[in-house]
Amino acid sequence: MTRKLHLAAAQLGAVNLSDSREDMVARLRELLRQAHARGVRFVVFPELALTTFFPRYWFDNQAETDARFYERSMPSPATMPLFDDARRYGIGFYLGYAELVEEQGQLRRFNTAILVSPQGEIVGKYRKVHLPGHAEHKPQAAFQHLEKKYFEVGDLGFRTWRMQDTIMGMLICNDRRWPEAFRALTLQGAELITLGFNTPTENLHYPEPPALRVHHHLIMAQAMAFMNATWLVETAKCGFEDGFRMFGHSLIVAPSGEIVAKTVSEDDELISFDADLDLAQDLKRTMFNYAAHRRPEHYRILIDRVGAQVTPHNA
Ligand code: CDT
Repeated sequence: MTRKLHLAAAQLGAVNLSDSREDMVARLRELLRQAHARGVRFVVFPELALTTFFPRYWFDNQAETDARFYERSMPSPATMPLFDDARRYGIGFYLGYAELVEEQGQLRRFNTAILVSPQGEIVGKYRKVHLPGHAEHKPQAAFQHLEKKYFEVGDLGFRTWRMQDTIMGMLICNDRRWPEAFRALTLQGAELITLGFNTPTENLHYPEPPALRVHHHLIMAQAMAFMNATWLVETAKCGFEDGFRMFGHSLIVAPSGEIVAKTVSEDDELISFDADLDLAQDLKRTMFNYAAHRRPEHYRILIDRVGAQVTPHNA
């Protein structure tokens, strides 16, 4: 009997500074309602799904920023209705948000995602490892990308969880550009990798055609799914957030590297696919049989070296 899981990416359009937590939960609940009507059993929401992409702004007052954009508890009174709906529908989900925790008297901030079971329980948590952008104010730039100011590097590593008869792993946005993250998850058996993203249409660092940025997004998703023989769902928050554009192109990719569903708008939009979780078996038995073909004795440099160094071996 084939193992099937009906998957969805629940894309969000723009979230402006004036939008409240309650506004956002209402939009997420509407997408969940649509998912239920289609028979979906697992939904991936975006990165930082409860707020605007606030790292684009420099804020001086961290206490105000904490109160406005971060979650101190999950679920909270504001987010509980989403958990209640998921439980009523029997749908599992991935949700990205800004997390604020107090540990040993220290306030810590992470860009976080959770896996919530169809029973409404938090099964897994991931804190974003690859934080792009900068920590210092760039007043000349058209916008900021201050993830290094607002978040610490995640301290939970790359992990997988069994949920809904599927081995699932979580990543967040910029992680999708790092092959090491995918391999760490599929070495733990991941069959489904879930990821939310917020990607500006404009490159902050140098001029780049927006179409090329989307091209990179698509080829990375297809290559990572195929080279790791895994299902992959990547969900955008997109559109013009207070005038700052981010691209959509949320997608579901099969282990064959084929895009099986993709959004067409930059608004709230649900796409879904009834995934055969055993589709990767042939690839895992042959081409990407890690135990048979990986050569970790030659991969030492991947751990020992962070930045590239020019070390040619010619005499
Ligand atoms: N959210 C996030 O990680 N966005 C980055 C933008 C990179 S440009 C500083 C991304 O990789 O899509």
